[in-house]
Amino acid sequence: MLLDNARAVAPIRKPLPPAWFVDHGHNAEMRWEAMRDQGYLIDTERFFVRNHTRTPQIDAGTWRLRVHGPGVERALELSYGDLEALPSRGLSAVIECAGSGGRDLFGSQQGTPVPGTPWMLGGIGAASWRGVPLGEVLDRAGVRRDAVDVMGHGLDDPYIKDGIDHGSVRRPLTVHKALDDVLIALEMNGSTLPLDHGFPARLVVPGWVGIASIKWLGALEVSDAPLRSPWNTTWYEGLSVQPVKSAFELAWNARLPAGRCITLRGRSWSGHAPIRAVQVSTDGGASWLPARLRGPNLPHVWVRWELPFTPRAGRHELLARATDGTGLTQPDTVPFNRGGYQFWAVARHPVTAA
Ligand SMILES: Nc1nc2c(c(=O)[nH]1)N[C@H]1C(S)=C(S)[C@@H](COP(=O)(O)O)O[C@H]1N2
Ligand SMILES: [Mo]
Repeated sequence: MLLDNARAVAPIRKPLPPAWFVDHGHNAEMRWEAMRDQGYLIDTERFFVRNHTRTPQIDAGTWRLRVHGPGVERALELSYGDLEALPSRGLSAVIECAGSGGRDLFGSQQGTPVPGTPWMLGGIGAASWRGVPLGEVLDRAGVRRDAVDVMGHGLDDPYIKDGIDHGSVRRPLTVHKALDDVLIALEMNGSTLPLDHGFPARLVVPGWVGIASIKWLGALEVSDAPLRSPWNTTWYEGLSVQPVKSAFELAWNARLPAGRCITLRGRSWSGHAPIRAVQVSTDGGASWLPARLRGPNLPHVWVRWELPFTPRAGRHELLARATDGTGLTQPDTVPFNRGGYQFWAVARHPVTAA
């Protein structure tokens, strides 16, 4: 009997130490408590993974990126070497799954549960990326004035759900965004893109929902009319920019030492603009104090913050509420949606001091 190699391998290739990740099978969520001693960006081996199927192993020697469609003057086929030879740039950006936090908090905090992977807030990571601006490639294909959308197609297995084959993971973005700041990344944190994060090439779409950043990129379809895929009609419908959110670098239900002053730490981010201010409540939202922002605060990444806290014995709810540079502030509640996407209300983080 032949062994089906494709099925013998785990959906995610890299090790997922339980101290760093919650392993959901196809998805590995980062533990916020493991971020406490980390720097501004996240090490590649600690970066969350969200796969619709499984991480493919692609041969960069035979791999080609196809650029085609009525939105370009000429179709292109670029090899890995061709891409390496094009002008490159680096950028730091968060990638966050639209479902991060929401799959759990819509239920636990607003009483309206959603099905699907019960992500807490760990469907997020920040890294430095290097690659070819998508605009460079579109220029070479002669992007037309009437071009509308660019759809990245992934080379992972077709996504089959409830017996329906939805084809390869793919999602359009506007030509306007494509020409603005989207990267075809070949490197992550200074090294070749790892298998799980899209080797040999992935899109990085700063500020947008994670699904826009197509991994294992095989084709770019450029249209002269709006494009549709199940990933913008059935799932992640109507989503583009990620809202403003915050998280404490603490376990859910963390145990804190009672009567001793500790430093609460966390991070806040927004797809729209850098964070302007973060307020923290240690009494369930009755009173608020400004947190001290520290270190870099780059657009499309995040900012770290801290606040001293001396907990009394017992249970507490910690809240962090960020405001971004556009004035957008995290609300107390957000309207329900079936996908559990973009839960950006202030999270009520339970801790116990003893
Ligand atoms: N080809 C392909 N691209 C994909 C996905 C996928 O399953 N297949 N998942 C998307 C989703 S939902 C997210 S949140 C991000 C996760 O990126 P990461 O696994 O590098 O953290 O990749 C996106 N790109
Ligand atoms: Mo996602």
